[in-house]
Amino acid sequence: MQFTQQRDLVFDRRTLLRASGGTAGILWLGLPRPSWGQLPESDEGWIVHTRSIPNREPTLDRLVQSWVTPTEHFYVRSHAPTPTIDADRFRLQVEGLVDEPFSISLKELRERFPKQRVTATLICAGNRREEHSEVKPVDGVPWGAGAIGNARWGGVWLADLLGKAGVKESARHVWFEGADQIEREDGVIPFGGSIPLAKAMQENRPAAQPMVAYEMNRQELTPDHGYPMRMVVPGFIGARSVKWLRRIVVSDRPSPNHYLASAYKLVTEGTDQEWKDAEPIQPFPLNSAIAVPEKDARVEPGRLTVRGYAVARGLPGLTVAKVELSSDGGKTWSSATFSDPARPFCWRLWEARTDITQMTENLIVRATDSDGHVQPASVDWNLKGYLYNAWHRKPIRVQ
Ligand SMILES: Nc1nc2c(c(=O)[nH]1)N[C@H]1C(S)=C(S)[C@@H](COP(=O)(O)O)O[C@H]1N2
Ligand SMILES: [Mo]
Repeated sequence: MQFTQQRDLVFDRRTLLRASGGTAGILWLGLPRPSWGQLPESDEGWIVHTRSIPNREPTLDRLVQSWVTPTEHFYVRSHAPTPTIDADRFRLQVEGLVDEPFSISLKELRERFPKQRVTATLICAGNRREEHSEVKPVDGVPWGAGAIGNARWGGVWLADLLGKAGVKESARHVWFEGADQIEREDGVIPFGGSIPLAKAMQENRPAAQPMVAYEMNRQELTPDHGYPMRMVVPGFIGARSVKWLRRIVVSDRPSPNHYLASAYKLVTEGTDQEWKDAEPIQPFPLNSAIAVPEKDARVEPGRLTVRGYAVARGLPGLTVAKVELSSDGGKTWSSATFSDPARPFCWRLWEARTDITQMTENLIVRATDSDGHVQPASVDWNLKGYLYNAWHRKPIRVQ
């Protein structure tokens, strides 16, 4: 099977400007030189982090317009250019500790297995990394709070696929591998990872199970979101929802793929031993963010309506129970209301009203889940800036 890399001649402007010391004059000869922070018209509503390797997040006001995030507003996080895949020739392999390994095309997947639907929130482990960097600089794409989205997924339960293959007694983990080609110092590798078999089988079988999805918001997946098929693992960090899924391996151990074995872990020193010993991150943490008003917005004293999102820890049975907002530095809090019911592994959009005075410097939000677990005021720093979930503080300018 041949995968051609999508070539993209548009340079990533941030990298370009950084590499050329901020001028990039020669490359923009004859064109009006773009200024910092200003994106081309087609990027309106987006923060584009990198382009040929697509990494972008919607601006927060767009993000909270609806409970289901339209695909056109959904963040994209990739580690390599989007592979171009010929779906007529593409086959997903199911192998490893199974009685009968098999491979299956998109067409067969649609025809031979019952179609399931699940609404689930995807969150990048690096969401809010930008704020984490304010504590102490960290590596990686400087995501704001927009590396999150809630979509309706359509496809096949992973458990049904594994059921067809017949999982052997000794199996404990399920590995996933994508069809992308990521250039690393040690060579070219596909993105991959694994989840515990118990999560794959969701022993108590709640409605939100891990899925091999071929639809996003009732349409075929788009190339950037994993066409022709991808994993969707409700409750786990986005990295486990492997796109361009081409191999599922049942094993007695976790995946040796870099993105499970040595990335997506909470470390502080970054020694080889520390990376090796740390546990892979799986469920996402309790989190919330203020989307509207935007950072440094000019606000008049008086009543102000504030909007945002909140998400519970990615554990079965938990939902967001409460969201509170403070406009006096955390001395007093008012409760937000929700526009949607609480659903497993889905975010909730909220709205709160608060009094703004000349003294107000920022707005602060914190969420509480149905277990009574409260979002922390601050969090420990980690080398890669993963899982930042401190109270979201948003500076505003009262005038
Ligand atoms: N094959 C492959 N799958 C992948 C990735 C990737 O780079 N390659 N990125 C992962 C990460 S880190 C996240 S957060 C989600 C993002 O999914 P999205 O781009 O559809 O929003 O995809 C995951 N699946
Ligand atoms: Mo991610």
